[in-house]
Amino acid sequence: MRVYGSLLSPYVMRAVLAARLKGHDLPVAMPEGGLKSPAYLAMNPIGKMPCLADGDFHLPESAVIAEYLEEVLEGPSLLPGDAKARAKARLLARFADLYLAPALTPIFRARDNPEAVPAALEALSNALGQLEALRGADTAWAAGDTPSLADATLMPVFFFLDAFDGTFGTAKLLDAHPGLKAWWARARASDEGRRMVAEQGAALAAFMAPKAA
Ligand SMILES: N[C@@H](CCC(=O)N[C@@H](CS)C(=O)NCC(=O)O)C(=O)O
Repeated sequence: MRVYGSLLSPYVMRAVLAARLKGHDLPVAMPEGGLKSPAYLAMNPIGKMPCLADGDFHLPESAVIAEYLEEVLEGPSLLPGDAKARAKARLLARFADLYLAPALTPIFRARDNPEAVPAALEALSNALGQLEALRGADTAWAAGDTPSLADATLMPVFFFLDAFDGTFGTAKLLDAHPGLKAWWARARASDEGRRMVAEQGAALAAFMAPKAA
C-alpha cells in the first residue's frame, strides 16, 4: 500500500497517521507528473491528494481512506468502544473536515488575499469553540482514552495553528478552549505527534522557501 500526496497536506497526513496509529508505516510520494496528470486522474478523477493505492485498488478522500485503513490493517482499533463512542470520533473528524479546516484555508492563502484573514480568524475561533463543546469533557485523546480517527484527523490540522501563530496568533485562540489546548499539548508530545510535527514542519519550510526567495 502507498499514499500519493505530500505530508504538508493535513488530508494526506491524516491517512498516514491513521496507519501509524495502528502500527503501520505507509510510503508517501507525489504522483509522477503531478495531481492533474492523466495517469493520476485515472487513479483519482478528483485530482486531489491523498489517494491510497492498495494493489490496483485506488481510493481518494482522506476520511474514506482512514476508515478503509481501520478496516484492513491489523492493530489497535481507531474506532473503539460502543456505537456512541464511534459516532463521537466520526463526528469530531467530520467537524474538522466541514468547519475547522475550511476556516484555516484563507489563512494558508493569506499572501494572495490578506483581506480575508480577519473573517477567517473569527470563523476559526468560532469553530474551535464548537469543537470544544462537541468534545465535552477532556479525555486523554480527542474522543476517548485511546487514539481514534478523530486524532488522526485533528492533529494535522492543529499543526497549522502552531505554524501560523507567529504571524496570525492562531495558537493563542486555544487559550479560550482549555480542553482542546490540553489535548493538543498531549497529542503533539506523543511519539506520533512529534514525528508528524517534524514532518509537516519540514514540508512547510520547503513549500515556503521558493516564496521567500
Ligand atoms: N476532501 C479531500 C480534500 C483533499 C484536498 O483538498 N487536498 C488538497 C491539498 S490539502 C489538494 O490536493 N489540492 C490540490 C488541488 O486541488 O489541485 C480529502 O479529505 O481528501
